[in-house]
Amino acid sequence: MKYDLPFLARQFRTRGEPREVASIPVGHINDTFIVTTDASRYVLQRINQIVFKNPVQVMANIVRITEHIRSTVATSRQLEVIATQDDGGYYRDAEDNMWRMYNFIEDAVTYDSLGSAALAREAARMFGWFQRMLLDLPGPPLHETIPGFHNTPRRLERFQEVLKADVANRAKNAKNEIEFVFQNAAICHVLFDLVQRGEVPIRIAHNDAKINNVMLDTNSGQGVCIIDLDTVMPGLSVYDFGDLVRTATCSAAEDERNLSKVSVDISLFDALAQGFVEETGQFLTPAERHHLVFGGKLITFEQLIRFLTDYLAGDVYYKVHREGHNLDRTRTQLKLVQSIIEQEEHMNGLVESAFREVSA
Ligand code: GN1
Ligand code: MG
Repeated sequence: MKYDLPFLARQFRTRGEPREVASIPVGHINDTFIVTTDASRYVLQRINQIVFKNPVQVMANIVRITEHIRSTVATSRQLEVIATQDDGGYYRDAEDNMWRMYNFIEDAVTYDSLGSAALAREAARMFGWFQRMLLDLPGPPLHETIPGFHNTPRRLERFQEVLKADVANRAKNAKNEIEFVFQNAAICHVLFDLVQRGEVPIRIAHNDAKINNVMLDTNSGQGVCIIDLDTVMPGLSVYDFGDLVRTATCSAAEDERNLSKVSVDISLFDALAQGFVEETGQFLTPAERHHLVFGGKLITFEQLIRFLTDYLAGDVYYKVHREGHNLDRTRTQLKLVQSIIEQEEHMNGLVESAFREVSA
């Protein structure tokens, strides 16, 4: 084993002695392990410091967020940062790796895709709830853990630089995808310009509101908590809704090769809109409301650009598990953007009905 996991587990104040540490293959960024003690279970993670250049700020944000939520909702089924033996929020090992520990949320599951409208609605409600919980987070603004994370004009520029360099000589394999980015480049500037003009408010957003970042109760399907808090920072409400549209309106996987399976299911979208608006309808401004569907198109397009950029750069950011993995991911995102464009009007109508329902 690369890391002395039993030693690392002992650096945190667990209930009971750590007995077992097992790796689990989740997420594209951090390394995740489950720690079992005599009394309980925990999640141990190594923070990816290529992606998160300032992990101390990441943990400072997460401690504030989790403490605030836990002080508002009286339940043990919210994430809690487990303190280190000397009362810190993280442990830095001899090789400068950064480790953190959370409680393990029992009897709850995450899904990589959702087939049921009821679950989609509940998952979207939870991300709306999360935003509502953080409206009154006391103190200074959260740290920007990845600067310019959803700065899509910048993402587009970076794509162009990487394409020009073409270090892995892969541009020839992605001609259609590259052309699609250029044809649709205008998408990148819309929200960015609105924010610059102060027409869309910056709030606290999750910024990685993938469907598998919400935990639902295994038995009842009811929302339990939101996880993967590394990118919770100033952002737009519509980014989170957008990531839900990207990840929860299609039951195919993000890297599905059979593209005929990839499209936006309008009934899942309807459920998402209802769930999200149920929690956010009271505070979203008209400009935000009018850009919810656009957020879906933007975040999916941004993700297409990010996967394609990483493919062209030679797979340096996302973990890949097969050849062409980032290109496969690019293609599903492209298909989803097309599907959103085709159904945009209908989707906007469904958002409007969801708002009418909450104000009725
Ligand atoms: C990464 O680690 P994971 O899978 O939650 C990425 C997201 C992307 C997502 C694509 C910090 O999230 O921004 O949307 O992959 N996280 C970071 O599936 O870059
Ligand atoms: Mg993540």
